[in-house]
Amino acid sequence: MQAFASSNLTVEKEELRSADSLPDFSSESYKDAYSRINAVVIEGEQEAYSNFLDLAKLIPEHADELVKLGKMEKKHMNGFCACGRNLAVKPDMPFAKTFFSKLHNNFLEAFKVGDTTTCLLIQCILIESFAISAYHVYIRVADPFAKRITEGVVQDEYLHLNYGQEWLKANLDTVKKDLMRANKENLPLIKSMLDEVSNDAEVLHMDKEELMEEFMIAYQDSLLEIGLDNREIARMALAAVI
Ligand code: PL3
Ligand code: FE2
Ligand code: FE2
Repeated sequence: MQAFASSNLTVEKEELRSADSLPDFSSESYKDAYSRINAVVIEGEQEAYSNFLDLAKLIPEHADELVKLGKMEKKHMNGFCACGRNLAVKPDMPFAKTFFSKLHNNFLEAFKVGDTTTCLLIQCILIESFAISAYHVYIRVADPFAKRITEGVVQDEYLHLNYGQEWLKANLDTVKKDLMRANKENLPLIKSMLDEVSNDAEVLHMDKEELMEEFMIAYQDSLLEIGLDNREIARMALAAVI
């Protein structure tokens, strides 16, 4: 019985390892999927740069820090452009612009009316958690060049998440209602964005459930850090499924 159980375990482990194995980076199907995923990441970094510059205008007392965080995004963008070039892939930028348009419009609308809470939720909590989860999963299955670049990038993304977290924590009493409302409007967009790229991500050997799991970890951890309780966090997370 013991021997039977342990040989089952070996099979399971082998299956897991082969599911995790590296894709063929030079195949046409890989390059096709990569043209959209790479573009999404480039566009995401570019928009993050401009969002941080806008945030610097909303929170002038932290302008220097926010401009510095924004400049990191430009570097990230250049790094991911190099990843595409390295694989001889042309990023599909029109796809990526459409991919981000709803979320980006919501950011710009909030910026126009000076709604700092919504801007921080969108950029620092939702987008950065999305990036952190995607980059962690990608690092496990990336080509060696992109792996090195992404490992450097993901460290910076925690600083970006952290900035929003700290501001929201310090202002929680006055912004909680707005935070909940903004989350209800924007978390479902993240879920549909993930759905939209999940087939391409699969071609890169990035598992959708793993992506969702990593996202929920980063997102819930940050809400906890901001000072929300378990019930409030559960209520917020549910916005992704209903
Ligand atoms: C802000 O610092 C970064 C904004 C980028 C967000 C991109 C999210 C990407 C999700 C697409 C699926 C994973 C692909 C990862 C490959 C590098
Ligand atoms: Fe970034
Ligand atoms: Fe970032």
